[in-house]
Amino acid sequence: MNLPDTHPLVDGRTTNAPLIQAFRGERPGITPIWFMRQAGRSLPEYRDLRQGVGMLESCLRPDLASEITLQPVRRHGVDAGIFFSDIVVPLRLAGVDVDIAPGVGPVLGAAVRTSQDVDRLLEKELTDEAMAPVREAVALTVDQLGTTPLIGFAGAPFTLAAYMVEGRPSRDHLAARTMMHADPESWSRLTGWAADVTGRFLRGQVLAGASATQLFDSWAGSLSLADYETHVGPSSARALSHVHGLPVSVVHFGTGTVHLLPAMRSVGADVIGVDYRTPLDEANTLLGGTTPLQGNIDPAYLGAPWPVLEAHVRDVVERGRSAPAHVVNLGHGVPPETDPTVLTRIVELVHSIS
Ligand code: 1CP
Repeated sequence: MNLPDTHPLVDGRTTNAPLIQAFRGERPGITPIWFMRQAGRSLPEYRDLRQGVGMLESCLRPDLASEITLQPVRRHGVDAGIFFSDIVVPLRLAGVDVDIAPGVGPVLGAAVRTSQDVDRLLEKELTDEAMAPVREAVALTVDQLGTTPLIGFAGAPFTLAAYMVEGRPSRDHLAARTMMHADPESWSRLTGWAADVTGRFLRGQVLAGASATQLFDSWAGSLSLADYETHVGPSSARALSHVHGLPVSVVHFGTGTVHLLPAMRSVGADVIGVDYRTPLDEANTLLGGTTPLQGNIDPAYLGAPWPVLEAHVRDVVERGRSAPAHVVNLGHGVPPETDPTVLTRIVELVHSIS
């Protein structure tokens, strides 16, 4: 199946947007920029809208999800919207008992620990019908974004499994990594299931109008290269197979992944998102100089005096020139306490020095 005729990449609205050009490996007239977690907690207009509305409820109400996605685009003039949702939304839509607890993150009604737990999970699936609110929110958003592309996203199977096996956020994902070795058969069924659910979530966003995609394997950095290649990479490739053949770029991002960058590319990514720990010129060398990069302003600088932050942003842009193409972003998400006017100023700076 190809994209519908009304898709922004088919009718041409976003085809030559700076972000889309850079993801294709070209050097557009301006260096594009967006921020991971730009939609959400740092914006007062977001906090107003979310008053009394639960996190997952706000993701599943198309009017709210769309408005929250558009807020940072209007305010900062970033080169992309990122769909307001969460990596656990497809789990909820598939019928998993999961919620997002304020100040905590994803929490499951029951952790997935045994082979029988995995059997029960495999009875659930993400249907087209359940995806309706996501499609509706994406379509509403894309209509208003015009020539600005929307990035669709999903969590990679390992990061999802890290929440499902632990039952909640954890530091080193020990329970998940233990299942990987203690019961590789259950691990493989679990991550295979997660791959299809998250892959369908991503595909649904693309068909509804997203012009690019990002796979978040935020916690992959806790894995050795050998474990990544044997127990994790194949399910990430399976997730991405759901968008293969569609003309959208795939960005693959994780934190603490300097040892994994080529492996993360080889699962089917076009662009590598680099966290703040690895300078972009080093990442480019590790990747053989052939892959567009996204990143990697250290979020810790957002609270520093402007001259310090400005020098850091200029350094990031300069190092990014080594790569075939570069999309500026943070090296991880916007911290909630960030002054939003600082983000707007960074966008103006990056556009002015491109
Ligand atoms: O602006 C955007 O980026 C869009 C919105 C977005 C995205 C891309 C949200 C909204 N979540 C995500 C992805 C996501 N969710 C990731 C990958 C990105 C990353 O590494 O930051 C991860 C790991 C999650 C899981 C999650 N959801 C956490 C982390 C918990 C942990 O393990 O430390 C948390 C706190 C959430 C809740 C959440 N998701 C999004 C928001 C705005 C919030 C906060 C909810 C609230 O304020 O009520």
